[in-house]
Amino acid sequence: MPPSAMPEVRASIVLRRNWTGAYTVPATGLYPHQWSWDSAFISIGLRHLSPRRAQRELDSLLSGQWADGRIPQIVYDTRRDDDYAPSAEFWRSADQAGSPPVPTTGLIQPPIHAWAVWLVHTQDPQESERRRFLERAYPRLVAWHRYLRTRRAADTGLATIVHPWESGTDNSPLWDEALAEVPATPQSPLERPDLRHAAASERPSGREYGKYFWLAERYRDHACDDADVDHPFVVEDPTTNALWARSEIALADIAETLGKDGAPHRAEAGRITTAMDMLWCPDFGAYGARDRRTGDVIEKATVGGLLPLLLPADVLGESRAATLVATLQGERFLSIAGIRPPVMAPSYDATAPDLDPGLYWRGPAWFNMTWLLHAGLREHGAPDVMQSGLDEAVDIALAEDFPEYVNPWTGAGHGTRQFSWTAALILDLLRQRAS
Ligand code: 9WN
Repeated sequence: MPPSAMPEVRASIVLRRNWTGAYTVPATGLYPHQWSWDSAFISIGLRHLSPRRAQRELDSLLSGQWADGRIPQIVYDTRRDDDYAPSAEFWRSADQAGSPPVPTTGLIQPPIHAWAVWLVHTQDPQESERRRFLERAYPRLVAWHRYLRTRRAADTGLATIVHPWESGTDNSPLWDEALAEVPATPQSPLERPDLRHAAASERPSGREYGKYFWLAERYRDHACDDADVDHPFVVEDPTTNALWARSEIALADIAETLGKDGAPHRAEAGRITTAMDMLWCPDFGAYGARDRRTGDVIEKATVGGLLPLLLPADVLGESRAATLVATLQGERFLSIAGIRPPVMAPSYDATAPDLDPGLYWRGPAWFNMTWLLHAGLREHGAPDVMQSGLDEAVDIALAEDFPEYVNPWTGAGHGTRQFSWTAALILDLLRQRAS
């Protein structure tokens, strides 16, 4: 298909190609299973093509929910078990108490699901009502948030991640210190089928992968039990907590639509947002992360640290929101002194000496983060801050065949192509522009 073909048609072809009949794989080669937050982003675009297919996407993910409420990072397609590592065979989820009938990982990903369910519902409320979509999803989403609160949030009230994969921003510099003492010597062989589909220079290193496997093994071999006090990686992540708070607001909207009380969910959103104050870094005006084991705040500016912008002013506070908008517009993200400003916000502080604009979550721009920032700016009445960049982002996505991520300065595509959430969220941005 020539690049000039209708953008929406091209995005929908990617989504059709990656659709399995029940859900959409992030990419047919590199990521051949169902991923948790990918499916949520994908459903946000799919709702414009078929609200029913978007519902199916989310229903399918929720069928992988564990008895304790966790929604797993990956629901496996065992026919493709040799094509991604760690595999279903590695996790052996059937051996764990409370696991679902389908094979999954024991880890999680950021909780954007309730918000996605709400956006899919609002696209066609009648179709949603006819199929009792909210009735089915609500108790599962409540159980998911209860898992975060009771198993992950404990005393500080902020949800922790127990593995970098859980953040969705796998090799972000935020995790470097907390990973320093984690051994890079897993027992299982370190397989890298990912390198068949993406250049090694664009993926986490062998040493990082060694640590990822070691941590995953440790979590698996401790029964995926979050009460393991000696687990060596326990971190409060800004992306996870901002999306949890935003999803509590969506859960309130869902509850009220079902004739239930939304107030407890709104109160929970406020509580999480207040707890996030512990992560605030006044030196650069954004949220960092916190190592729960040492209590140290990890003071690095990343795109995830701007995501509390998704919370309304009456929850976040107007001055905090204004500071985040200024940080986004400033030298660390959108107006780097002396060089052409980036088209999309880099995933990591552009003034940091170790920024790498082509390496995964250590600098490149991602379309899901761009979409989230845009939603945050709209929430605070500042949609123009990124408008010209957004137009260019759409052009880049089309020119580069829906890349996984891009160099924010040159627009060069990286990672895999025909990446589902890039196609889905470009589709959503095009519809927003048209409305
Ligand atoms: C591990 C699927 C996933 C995304 C993550 C992204 C990448 C996996 C990997 O791909 O992570 O989950 O193998 O690198 O970092 O955000 O959900 O698209």
